Amino acid sequence: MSNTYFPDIPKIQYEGPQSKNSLAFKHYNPDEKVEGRTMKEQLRFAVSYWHTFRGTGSDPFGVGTAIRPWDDGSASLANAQKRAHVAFEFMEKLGAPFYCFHDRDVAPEGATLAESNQNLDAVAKVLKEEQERTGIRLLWGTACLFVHPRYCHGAATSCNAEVFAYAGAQVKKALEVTHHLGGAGYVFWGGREGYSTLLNTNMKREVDHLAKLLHLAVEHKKKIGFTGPFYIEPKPKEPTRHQYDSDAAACLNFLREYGLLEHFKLNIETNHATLAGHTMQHELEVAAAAGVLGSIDANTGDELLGWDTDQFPTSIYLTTQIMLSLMKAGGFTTGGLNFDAKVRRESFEPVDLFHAHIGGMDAFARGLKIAAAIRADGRLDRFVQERYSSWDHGIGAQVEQGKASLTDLEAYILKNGEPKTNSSGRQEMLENLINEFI
Ligand code: XLS
Ligand code: NI
Ligand code: NI
Repeated sequence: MSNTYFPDIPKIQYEGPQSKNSLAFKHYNPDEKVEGRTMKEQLRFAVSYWHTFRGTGSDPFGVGTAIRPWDDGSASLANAQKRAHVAFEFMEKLGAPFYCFHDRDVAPEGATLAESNQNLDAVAKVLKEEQERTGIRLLWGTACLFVHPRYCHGAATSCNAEVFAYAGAQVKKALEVTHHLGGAGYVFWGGREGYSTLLNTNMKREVDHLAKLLHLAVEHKKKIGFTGPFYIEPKPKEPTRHQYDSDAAACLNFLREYGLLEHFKLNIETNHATLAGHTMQHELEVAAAAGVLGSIDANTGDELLGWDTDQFPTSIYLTTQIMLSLMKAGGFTTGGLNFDAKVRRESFEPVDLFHAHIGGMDAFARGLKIAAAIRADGRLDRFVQERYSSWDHGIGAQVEQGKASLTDLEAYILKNGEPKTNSSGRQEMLENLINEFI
């Protein structure tokens, strides 16, 4: 194990709930089995390169605060390659099996596309070596189509066709590098694909172009033999006033409308769900119902702030809800729990990065164990099943099977009269039941 950049930090071990060691897991025990699979396999944790290794702690009111002794602050290739070693030492010590990146997180943008591509290849070489050394894998890659000023009007949805062309070129390369690194998937988050005002916007044309770029990406994926799924990551606003991929339902409609559904799953992010006015569990259920629950960006927002604060998840209630929905949907296949989360500006030391991830991993380990206990107990499932039992036979079954017309329904009610008495929804009882396990 490499021990150059975090010399004071040992490999993080599972010490159990009684431990008082802030650099140990209290609940995440990678090899412990839950419902027949290890926690490592169930949770598939990933570290996000952009926050953890590129985050500076800057905000609109102040410059970065983060102390990162290994980073010379330059945009040089050497600095980027060194950072890749830092990242892998961090992930190795943490015991995270996966990571995720944008092309421009890992390698600096050059003066031309050709130079940027060369930089990316040079860093990808180090990433590949480090993957082989540690066994850590790429959960997904993506292209950063929102930082550079050329993307001020969006990328695929830009009014400027030249910018669309640039975005396409960038996606091509990011896809190829993801494929080269054995990435399990590839993400499209909307970046600046949206609008600030409709006064200057041809919405129909922009959304058509977004679909066009995704179709081109599907075509290229086939060409290079990349078999991992594509994910769309819904978000309703920020940076634009209205993002086209606003929530899971909007994404599903878009994918269906443009014939893309078979090629895509969704990457659901907690804080994006809340910005959309939904709960995370709602978004997961919408995705799961359509069979496209692919991956999760695990973070959380702040109850009092209306933007994407990208905080590390610590609420056991939240992680329990997420795990209940995820396990009901059969768990992850290619996806995982990516901590799209950053330490607070006031938490500027390297060790804070460890505390943040350890806390998030422990919170999800508890959520997993609690959800498994609720499932084993069976009362919650049985209640829901019972609640819909009128659909299992008689008129309910006839409707579900498409065997009843409105005339049949009329005849049924004329014969049988008022529906049988409704039974209570028992919300409070069920809330108490969940708390029994937390
Ligand atoms: C921004 C998004 C972004 C994606 C990757 O809000 O969460 O970080 O996950 O492009
Ligand atoms: Ni995200
Ligand atoms: Ni986000």
